[in-house]
Amino acid sequence: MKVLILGGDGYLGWPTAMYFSARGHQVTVVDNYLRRNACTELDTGMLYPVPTLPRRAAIWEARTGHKIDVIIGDLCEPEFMRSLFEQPPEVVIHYAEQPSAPYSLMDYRHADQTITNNLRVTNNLMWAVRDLAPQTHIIKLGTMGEYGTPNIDIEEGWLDIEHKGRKDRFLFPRQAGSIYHTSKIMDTDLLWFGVRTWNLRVTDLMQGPVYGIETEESRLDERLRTLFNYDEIFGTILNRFIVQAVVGYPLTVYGKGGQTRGYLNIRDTLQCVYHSAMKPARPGELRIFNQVMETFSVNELAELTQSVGRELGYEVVIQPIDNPRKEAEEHYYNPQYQGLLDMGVKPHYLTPEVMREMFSVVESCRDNIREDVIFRGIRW
Ligand code: USQ
Repeated sequence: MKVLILGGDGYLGWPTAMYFSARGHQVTVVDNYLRRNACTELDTGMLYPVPTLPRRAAIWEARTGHKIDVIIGDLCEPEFMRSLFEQPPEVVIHYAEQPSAPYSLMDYRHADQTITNNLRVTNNLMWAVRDLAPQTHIIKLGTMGEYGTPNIDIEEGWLDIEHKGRKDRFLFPRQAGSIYHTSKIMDTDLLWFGVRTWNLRVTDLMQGPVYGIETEESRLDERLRTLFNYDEIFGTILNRFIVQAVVGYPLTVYGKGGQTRGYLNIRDTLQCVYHSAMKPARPGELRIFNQVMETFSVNELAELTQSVGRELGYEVVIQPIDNPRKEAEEHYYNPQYQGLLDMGVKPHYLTPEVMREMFSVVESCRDNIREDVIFRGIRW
């Protein structure tokens, strides 16, 4: 298949590119280095240096003989987006978004950047596919955070409602907890409009926070590892906790720690996207999957990190701090997530062994870890 990956330099984009390439698909990645540049601008630090995209593609080709094409450019430009569809791909995977909730709430400029980037890219993509490649299947990475933490079970995308004796099916209610998550709701609305109006074929993967470093492909060469953040802005919780445990920084549990989310291993992100690509949505279908493999509260993740860390000889202290975010700290949470399992995804659960592997990579880069970027206190 011809596969176009938008946002191919990111935490998930690059591993996805290698995953499809390793399986014989013709992959093109596109990126404008928004994430890398933001990391430089905000001085977030990274666990290890990551070569540029062309360099990584060259290393990949030297190691495997598979070619990944790289295009650097800004997808907010409609003409640039359209140029990618002159020879339409079978599938386009859309990761090209500013992905951080704290970044989106730093101040009005970062909120503006988040909204502008995320919505323009999604809108440009929708129009390019509508005009030039109506058969192309769009896989968009959504987020479980679009649903928030409602006091009812979270269905996979849709909710049947009976009102005054009549019934209809609607998108499950959305109520996000950040500007970033709100931009994802707006993406969904844009593409849902495109599906209803022009019969586009779209899969929306409502993903929870991802953890992990290595994938099968990155093991070939350290320089192929995905970019890994542990700072407060771009690091996700479990990745952060493991880094904190290794340097003896007390685990930053925000508030009461009862915040519960659905999590998944980065290897499962790749499987989920792959299975979705192999079995595309139909024309006129917005297919939604909840992309999580198991749920944990913040306290449970902290305790797991502490127990595996102690076993490995680290002194791991858990120290709840005032929650810098506005979110429920004790709440009901019961998302449904059967769809991707039914498609054949085989979960990698968060076992002590998986955590030990992460500890070992982090330990090998210990000298690069900067404690000053772990918590600076971005509040909303
Ligand atoms: N948290 C802590 N301590 C920390 C960091 C986070 O207690 O040091 C808490 C947060 O308050 C939150 C939970 O852990 O309740 C998850 O936070 P996170 O930073 O790991 O994830 P989040 O901000 O929700 O965003 C991440 C990704 C985003 C993706 C989202 C999926 O950055 O791109 O969309 O996970 S979801 O959370 O399901 O919306």
